[in-house]
Amino acid sequence: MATRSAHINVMIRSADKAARALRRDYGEVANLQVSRKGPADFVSAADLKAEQILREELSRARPDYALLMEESGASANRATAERCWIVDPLDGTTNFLHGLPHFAISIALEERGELIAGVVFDPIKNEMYYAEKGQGAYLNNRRIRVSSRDRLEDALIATGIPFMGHGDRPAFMAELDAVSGKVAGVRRWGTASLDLAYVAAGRYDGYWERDLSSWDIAAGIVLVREAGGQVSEIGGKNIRHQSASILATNETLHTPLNRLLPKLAPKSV
Ligand code: LIP
Repeated sequence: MATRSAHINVMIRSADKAARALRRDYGEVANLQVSRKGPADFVSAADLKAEQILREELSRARPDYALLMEESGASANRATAERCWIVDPLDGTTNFLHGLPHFAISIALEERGELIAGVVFDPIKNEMYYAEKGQGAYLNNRRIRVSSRDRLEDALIATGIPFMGHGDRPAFMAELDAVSGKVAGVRRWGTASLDLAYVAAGRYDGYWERDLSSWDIAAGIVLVREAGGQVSEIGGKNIRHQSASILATNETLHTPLNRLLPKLAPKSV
């Protein structure tokens, strides 16, 4: 079993506490008071409650760290603090609201612009993924590694599909067309942080998606790197959690997958 650092312990404790609230709310999802955030993009009372718990827990443990959270945005000290928690209290909100048991809490720690730790917790399957720079990646205290499949035809690849008001559908269809005929399967489960955790655990061999936010991918980037995988933007540029696209794979499939994905002209704004 891994020796967990103080940072990882804080992150796991906070995720555990927020998960208790999410599990309770998931059990009565039909009664949740929800408000619309945008087309097909709901924010639930459970989401806000989980974010509040995470804010309290993380701030109590490390009062001088900044916070960047999906629902409330950046704290006032974001520009000046050396470290920042990057948090999605409920990744996979649409799954949650539809009663699909596939969602997660995602917490990353950024230090002077570098991602140094990540925790992704699936409270329904009770799967706690965590990783810290230089210390490897773990699932429920057992070391995880990316898969060793090195042929596209054997590979199971995850992605995200643009939905109403989000993303570029024609571009996505071109990508899906390029990839799906060359691999063993493509999956879309709707929780980016878990897609990345599954690459880290060797369940998926690769994952690509566009138009995500920092809180969706920050923790998962650390997991994949520490599990021995490769992460970049689509096209190969170095990834940052602010990047608009992500391609994460095991050690060998990064270049072949990157070559398959069509080179898209940058979108005009
Ligand atoms: C969602 C992701 C999902 C992605 C959506 C969205 P949310 O996060 O995890 O996989 O395709 O664009 O960002 O909104 O549930 O936290």
